[in-house]
Amino acid sequence: MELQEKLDAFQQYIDAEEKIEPKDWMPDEYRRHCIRQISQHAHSEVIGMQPEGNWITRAPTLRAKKILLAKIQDEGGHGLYLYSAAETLGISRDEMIRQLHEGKAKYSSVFNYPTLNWADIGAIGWLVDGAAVTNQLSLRRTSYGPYSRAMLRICNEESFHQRQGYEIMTKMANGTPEQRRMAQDALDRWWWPALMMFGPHDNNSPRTYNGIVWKIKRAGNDELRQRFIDKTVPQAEFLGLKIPDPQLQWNEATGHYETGEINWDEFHRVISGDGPCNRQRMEHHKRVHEEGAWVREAAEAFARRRKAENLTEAIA
Ligand code: FAQ
Repeated sequence: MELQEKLDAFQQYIDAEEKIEPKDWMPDEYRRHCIRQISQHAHSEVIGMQPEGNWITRAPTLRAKKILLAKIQDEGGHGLYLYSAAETLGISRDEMIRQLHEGKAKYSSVFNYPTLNWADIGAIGWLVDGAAVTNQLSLRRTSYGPYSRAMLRICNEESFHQRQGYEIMTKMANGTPEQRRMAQDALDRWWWPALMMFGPHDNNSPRTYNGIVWKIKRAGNDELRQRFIDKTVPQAEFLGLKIPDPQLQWNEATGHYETGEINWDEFHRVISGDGPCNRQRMEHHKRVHEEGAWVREAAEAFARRRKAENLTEAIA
């Protein structure tokens, strides 16, 4: 088949809502697009363990500590499903980590902000997991099969995370005046970074066109952001907390909330490595990765030995 025929057949297959599987033919650009998005998604899950990990030793009760530990472990698991999904496209995990360490691969901007008080753990679950799940629900229908299947499980866990965050916020918002102040302060600091998670406006998003044509993305950045805003504002009202946006208003005609503009200078600063915690997050990841080298070597040695034993058994 000529290349153009192959490309047309590929597009028809996608338009028919079929899933692309690892051994199927795919355009190089589709492969690169998936590797970029899935690996960056994986890095986000893993780097995202750091801001919450900061509070494990200071959780206010044993129950809260157990829930937080389980939640952070889930995020690590999500990273692993996603690295595995990306590996099916022909990139190794070592290469993905190298790209992260060299600053060639990104991770979500939101994890470059600090967690200053316990209410931040509530705000991360409520807002960050809430934003993540809004995006990921649409990604369950992404065209790349392994990514789509990873999303099914991840979404179930993320919705639980969102609810545990909202539970913390409910307690804090209904607690002492000091707890209430902490809840409002956490909302003030996490609201805008959560909105930035959805990426630039569609008319400023170079990846969206291909992403949508190939059905890797199932909705634009603005549509998903709006969905998140529309469901989150009433949740803040229920808590009696104020969204830190003086321009926020309900538009009866469109049936949506209107908001003020995101600080895009801040967004670009953070994604280019100059946010409040970028250096700290990367240094921590590099150090722990180096410290864990012996675990990877032992696992590889074990796998080699098992393979040799299985071979000997098969010959015998
Ligand atoms: N942060 O043209 P677009 C989670 C980059 S998971 C950093 O719009 P695209 C779970 C973008 O990569 C959260 N970079 O790109 C959790 C591109 O750069 P590149 C992560 C950003 O791909 C919760 C450039 O800007 N979720 O939170 C950001 O069409 C709690 C141009 O942008 C996912 O990754 C940003 N916010 O749309 C864990 C979902 N926004 O690659 C622990 C999958 C944009 O050209 C605790 N990813 N950029 O160098 C996606 O849906 C998409 O990739 C978007 C960006 C929507 C992130």
